[in-house]
Amino acid sequence: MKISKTFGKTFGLAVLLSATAFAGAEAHVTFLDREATENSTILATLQLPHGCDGKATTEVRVKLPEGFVFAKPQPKAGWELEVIKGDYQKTYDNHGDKVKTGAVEIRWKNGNLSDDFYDTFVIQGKVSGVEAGTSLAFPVTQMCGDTVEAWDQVAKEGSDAHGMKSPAPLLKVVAGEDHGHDHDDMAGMDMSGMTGMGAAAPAGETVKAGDLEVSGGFAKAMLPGQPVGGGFFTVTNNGQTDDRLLSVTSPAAGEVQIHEMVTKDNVMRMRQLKDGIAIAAGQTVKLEPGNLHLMFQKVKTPFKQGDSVPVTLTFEKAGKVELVLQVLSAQGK
Ligand SMILES: [Cu+2]
Repeated sequence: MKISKTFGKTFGLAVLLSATAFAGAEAHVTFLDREATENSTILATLQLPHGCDGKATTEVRVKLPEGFVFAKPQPKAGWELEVIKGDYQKTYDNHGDKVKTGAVEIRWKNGNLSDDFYDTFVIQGKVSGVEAGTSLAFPVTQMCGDTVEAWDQVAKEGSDAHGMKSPAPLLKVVAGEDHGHDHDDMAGMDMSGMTGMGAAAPAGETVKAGDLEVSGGFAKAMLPGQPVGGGFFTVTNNGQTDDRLLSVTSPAAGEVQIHEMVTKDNVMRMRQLKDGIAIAAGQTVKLEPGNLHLMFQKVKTPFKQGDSVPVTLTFEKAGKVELVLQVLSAQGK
């Protein structure tokens, strides 16, 4: 099933549950993936299992909760799309821009989804400023010509949602896993400050190896429960030949990966660079938050501010370089 790849690992479980426990009688409007990682950009995929008492669905309206921001609907063939904009209650940071308004409701209109069929409606958006453990409710109005079904019931804190006749679809916000903290940073970070990051950090030691000069090394303190750590430094190639950072090891971590962040369609993603990083002749390459970085996996003792993390960098030409990264705050300051 190719969809499962797109929607991640909770999908399998969600499908199992809906196929076994909720089949038939409890065919509510729900999200395909009912969990979302805090401070991540997601595809919220609503499933519409049926029409209104046998009638075809002609319009679907979805109200977006505070904390689900920068939303964009996916257009669907056969449906008109209306995006209603409004003010957010809070101000959100979108890659350095302060954003106060955005989509607050999405309407797919003038469609015709037979009661015999099932369909999904997708909204891309970012879960922002919502604490893990919170559920976001997206009240849905399903219209079948003149018949209106409101999926807008929200359980009060602590009460049971199962008995409700037409519950609003919920998205449960969960803590980040793999790159929890770094994703926070890259998503919420003020990009304008990023290039200055290396310079603002207390200058670590400068280590020379052949034509290379490595400086400004630091790591970020890890937050409780955060399984991975980020490391940064600057390499200058003063020579005439290109070099390459091939790999990194550290006694503080089971594995150190070289990562980069890439932005595509406004979504930032982390990617492992298996071939390392080219350090061209005459160039300076900066590993910094929101950009190239080291990712410490299987960290033995979580990095605390004031600690130091020794690393061994292996370059293609310059060979091995020993460097000590100072652990700064979790914000890298
Ligand atoms: Cu990473």
